[in-house]
Amino acid sequence: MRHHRLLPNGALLKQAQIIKKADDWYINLRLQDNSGKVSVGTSPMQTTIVSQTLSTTLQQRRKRLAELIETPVILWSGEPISRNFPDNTFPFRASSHFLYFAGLPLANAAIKLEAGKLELFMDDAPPEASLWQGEMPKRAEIAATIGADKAYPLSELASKITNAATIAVQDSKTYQQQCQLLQRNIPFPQQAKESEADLIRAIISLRLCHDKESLNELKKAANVAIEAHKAGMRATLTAKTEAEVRGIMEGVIIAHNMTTAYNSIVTVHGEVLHNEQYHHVLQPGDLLLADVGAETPLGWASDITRTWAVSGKFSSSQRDIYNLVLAAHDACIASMRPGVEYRDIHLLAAKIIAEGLVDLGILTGNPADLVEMDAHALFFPHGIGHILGLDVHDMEDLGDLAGYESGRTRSDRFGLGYLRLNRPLRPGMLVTIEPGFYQVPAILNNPSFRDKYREVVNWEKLAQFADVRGIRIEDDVLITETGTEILTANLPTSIADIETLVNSERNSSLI
Ligand SMILES: [Mn+2]
Repeated sequence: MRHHRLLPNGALLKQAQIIKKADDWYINLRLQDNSGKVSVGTSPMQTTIVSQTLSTTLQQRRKRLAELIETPVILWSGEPISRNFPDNTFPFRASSHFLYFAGLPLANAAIKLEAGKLELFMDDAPPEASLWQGEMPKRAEIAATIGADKAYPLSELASKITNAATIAVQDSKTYQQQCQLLQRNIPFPQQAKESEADLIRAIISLRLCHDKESLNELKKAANVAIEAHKAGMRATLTAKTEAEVRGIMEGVIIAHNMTTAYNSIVTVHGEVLHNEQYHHVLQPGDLLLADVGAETPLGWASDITRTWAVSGKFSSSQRDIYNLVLAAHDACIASMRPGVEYRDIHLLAAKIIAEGLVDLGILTGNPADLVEMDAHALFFPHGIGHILGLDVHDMEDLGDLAGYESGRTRSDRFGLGYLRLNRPLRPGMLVTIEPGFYQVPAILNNPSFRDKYREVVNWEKLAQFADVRGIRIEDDVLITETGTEILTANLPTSIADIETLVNSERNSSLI
């Protein structure tokens, strides 16, 4: 039976029910041992999923929303999507706009926000569901946890929905419900008008700068991702494939009751920017690039990339390029503080990479001119990073509305077109800084690029760096009142520290 789990001691977990007594959460367990004897017990939940301040924080968030918009707002959570039969669903992820105000990853739920008040709409699970899922928390219990002012069954939503603004959810079934209940087509965010455009602007302004509660969650996500990367480094000397390292890294995330915040990249072909294949055998001369982040049970994300040598020791060509990418990474973070334009941080990375490539003899010319002609983008074709929050690439369901300051649009320049964030930095913003160097065949073999940059690339020199296919170093950087706090600072970036981590298992087995 897939609905009963076997515990490590051989006992069968018959039922697990999450309950709340005063401010503490417990799990009620019904266990059956090998002889068939059933025992019942209560244990504190090992991971505190819901903080004691959640309902206060949610109240503050909706009060701030009410200061920005008067129209009532309805936000839907979305619903699980089935695979081959109704109960076999893809992992459910609630809409992030819903999560921001409702706090909990509820499925098939909606909230109405008006004048600082929250009304919850969801149905209690039918009695027969307890056979498969155990007792589920009731609507009233959930309403109390999130500090809802009122709670109704979903059927009440239709009568309370007039003139409400909303944001389209990602799953098409719920989107159809939204349109049906509101009796109009919900526009795509970029085409939203009037109250819906106001709602989008209001939500962006709130979600762009994190409060204490979200920072707590984001730090938990960062810390677990740090542990995952350390475990991946330690496992590499004995792992045979990318998949083995990925398994170790994601295992750490799963063991912390978290999920991955996006599809992990764990590859010896870092030049494939969003590589999602894991079958390659690790070869001693390879660099392994791992872009792996965690998501907390309440939906907050982290996003880290490190690159290390499979053998535990970087070659001299790998060191040269790695240290160049690291210099760009460090200089960018050192320049960040409120008021600084993120685009300028991107251009700073471009300039440092261009300068470094001139020093290494790969590019020729004046670095500023090389950046002006986008020659750096031959090797650093993406943007320096993005905003991070409830999603990696936070709020990109709104297109560029969150990433780009009002009135700004994407550049059509090769070296700027993939910039996902173009705003002045503000306290409370969390952004990634992720410079890289890649030898992407689709770029370097492109006849028009080869022609355009014929004079500035020394192809023979570049051939000496053939063992550097892709390097990226990515950290999560919070903008504070005076500068920055790197949430992922406990994961080293220097070659010496990374080599020590990769070799740590070998060294410990020698003792
Ligand atoms: Mn990223």
